[in-house]
Amino acid sequence: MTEARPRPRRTVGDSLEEFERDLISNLYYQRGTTIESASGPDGYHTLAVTVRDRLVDRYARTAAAHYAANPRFVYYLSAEYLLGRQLRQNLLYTDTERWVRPIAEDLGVSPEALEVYDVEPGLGNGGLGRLAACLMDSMATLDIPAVGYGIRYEFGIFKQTFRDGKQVERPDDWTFYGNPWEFPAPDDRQLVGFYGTTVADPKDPENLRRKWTPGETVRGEPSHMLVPGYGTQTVNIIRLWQARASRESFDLARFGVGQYVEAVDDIVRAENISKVLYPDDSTEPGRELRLKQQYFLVACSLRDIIRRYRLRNSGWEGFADKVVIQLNDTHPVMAVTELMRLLVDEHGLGWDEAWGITRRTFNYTCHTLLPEALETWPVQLLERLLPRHMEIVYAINHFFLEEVRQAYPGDEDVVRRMSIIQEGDERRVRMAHLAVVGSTAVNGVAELHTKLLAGTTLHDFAQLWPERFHNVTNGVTPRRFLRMANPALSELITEMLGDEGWLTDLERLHGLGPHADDPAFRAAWRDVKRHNKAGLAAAVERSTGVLIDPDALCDVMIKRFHEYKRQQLKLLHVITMMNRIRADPQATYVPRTVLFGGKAAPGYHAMKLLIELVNAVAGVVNTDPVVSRYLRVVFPADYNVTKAQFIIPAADLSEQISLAGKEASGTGNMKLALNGALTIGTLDGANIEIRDRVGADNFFLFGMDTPAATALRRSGYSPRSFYEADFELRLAVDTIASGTFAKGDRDVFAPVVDAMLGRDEYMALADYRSYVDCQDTVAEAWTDPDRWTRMSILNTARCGFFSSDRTVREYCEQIWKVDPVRVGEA
Ligand code: BZD
Repeated sequence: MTEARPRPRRTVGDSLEEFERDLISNLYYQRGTTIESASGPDGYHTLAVTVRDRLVDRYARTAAAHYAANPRFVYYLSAEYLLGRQLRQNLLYTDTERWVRPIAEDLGVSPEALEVYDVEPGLGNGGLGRLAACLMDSMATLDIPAVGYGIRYEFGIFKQTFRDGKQVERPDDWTFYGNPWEFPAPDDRQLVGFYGTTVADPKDPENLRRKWTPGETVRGEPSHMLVPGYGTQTVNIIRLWQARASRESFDLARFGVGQYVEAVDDIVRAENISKVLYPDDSTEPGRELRLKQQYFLVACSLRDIIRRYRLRNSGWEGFADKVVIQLNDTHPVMAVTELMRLLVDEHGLGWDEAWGITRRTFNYTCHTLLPEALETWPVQLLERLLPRHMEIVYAINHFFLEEVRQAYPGDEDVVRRMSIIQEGDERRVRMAHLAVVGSTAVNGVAELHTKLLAGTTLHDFAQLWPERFHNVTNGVTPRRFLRMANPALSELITEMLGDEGWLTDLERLHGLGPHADDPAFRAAWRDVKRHNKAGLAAAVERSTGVLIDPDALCDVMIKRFHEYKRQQLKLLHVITMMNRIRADPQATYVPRTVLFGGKAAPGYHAMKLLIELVNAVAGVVNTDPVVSRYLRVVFPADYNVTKAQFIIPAADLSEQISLAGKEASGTGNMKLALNGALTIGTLDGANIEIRDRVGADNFFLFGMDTPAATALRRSGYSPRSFYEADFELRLAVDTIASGTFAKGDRDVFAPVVDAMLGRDEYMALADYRSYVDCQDTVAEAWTDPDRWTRMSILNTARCGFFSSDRTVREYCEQIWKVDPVRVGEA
């Protein structure tokens, strides 16, 4: 916020004594209870608000510094944020962590016992949402003036449970016990229109300015979460919008005649807009409510951005100098048309001037390559829901296609391909095209991804406007994914490097490299990994009942379930290991624990069945007295950020086995490598950049690259020929088909077998042999602990590049052109 306020006065102290005093006072005055009678939740909420108060003080100083500097701001628009738990992060960032244990012990509680009440806000699906959180963390850490905008879903990503091995979804009522980390800001509410009609403006002969009278109005109420920077005073915010009925929605007439339920119809309809996160990752069914959500986010946020701009500025000429908006995928792309509408219809600017401002303001990040994941919306739906915006899309498209025709005279084919409107039985708006046309910069999220975007998916646009295309390889925050997730390794790193400076300068990890050959350091490194694995083993045993050996190779595949990510390939390997042990029980094998984690979209039946199969395979493997000596399969339910923080530090092997050319980047791959896991992976997404940095000797590469995969597809891929040519593959597939994992019932998993032998869309069978052979070299490497540990150390040492601080710096330099604003100490 940049509101002018008197300089804030500090109300919290920064000594242990003051912290303890505030805790007791907050328990008494905020929770209305005493130490003697406080419950667990009382303790948690008290600690949370006591820590939060320290951030509020910094936030107030940040707002004052921003107001004074009137800088250029980054506004990050994202339909998703996966922030993870807040308590431990904020203890770390306020440097109060060190006081909590002694105080808690004094009071007879453990901090860990309180942390169970710290609910993770699951406001996202996967990588895209978590990336938004990492970038916000890095922006604050780098003192970049920034605000994130999102939706305050009442129900976040569903909770996954297993019943008879099947995924069962339960609602995620994350605010049930209250959320101590957010501040409501009802004064900044906004009104958003839907439906209705448009009429011409008699003063505009060109008919580019029109007036929209919405048929329904909904209120957007903001609250914000604080986003502190590490090692700095900056605290930015993420502003989350919740839909509320506008005041007139209560139907008194109906209420008066006894229609109590009908009287609140409009209220329910309005509030449904932010009711639930769409649990889809990449497969998007077109649904009206989802489009309503998207426009709701965009309309509220743009009004808020303009409100903030006007606190220190006037006129529109300077708008794009003070405001840069980053669109996180196409979900918020209606912002392009909304800003045009605001400028042209409501503020009276000419079309060309408005378009110049709009195009200078927006930038777009693309997170996919799957054509089916590129959002499109039916024209008919848009005409009904957002009639004025549809007119604006037509006008933008009209001027854009004029430009295309000028560039390619007579080539109507290119016009058809590039048009924002996709023609056909049902005409649809291509959101990615609108995004590219309306933006200054477009970026992919890893080098290969950007290359493929410019070469295939958005090829025509890259030809026309090469200067718009950029690559910004993703990154992850080392604070959450190394320091918080892996305190033991962090301590060892700090000891080796002399100080904690690496936390904000991750390339300093290179300093570990020379110690990779030091036996004492290796032993210490191994001890840390073993300690983390023992911790994970205990947690897994508690949650799944399965015992795992902390000395076994910990082989981890954690990500959303999707065919292109190829959990089915990992499973074929597991079954092959099982079959080998059964065929020759006397031989010796490298003991392995294979850990799966991830959710499938509730409507994604193929992947839900695969989840069931993973659980069934786990059941057979873990109860076979011979096989389970060497192999265990575990699948803790409900993988989320909190669980990632437990699992990643314990991993020895990171599975990054997507079909080359399909995974845009991946960020789990970076988190795992940073924590010393070795990657087994294809040349896909950021795997390539990881391998380039850690060195080919320290990375297990297998499978086809993108050109090979494309060539095989073109030549007519036949999964059956791979099945027939490879004995072990055939046996693995047949083991599934035989009913081994369904108590002899051959039907249950028949669709999995049919999918593999029928289409095998992502060519798992073609990569099977190369994968299994590569896994054999992994097992071989594991038998030499010194070699393995050396490789592990080098992975951590050489992954400093994958800090999201570097990512944000690149966005700042290439795209945002923003400068930091330092916030003074109190
Ligand atoms: O974005 C992911 C990509 O699959 C990863 O390769 C990449 O690393 C991350 C971050 O750039 N994409 C998603 O996570 N996508 C979604 O979650 C999503 C959500 C709703 C609708 C469509 C996609």
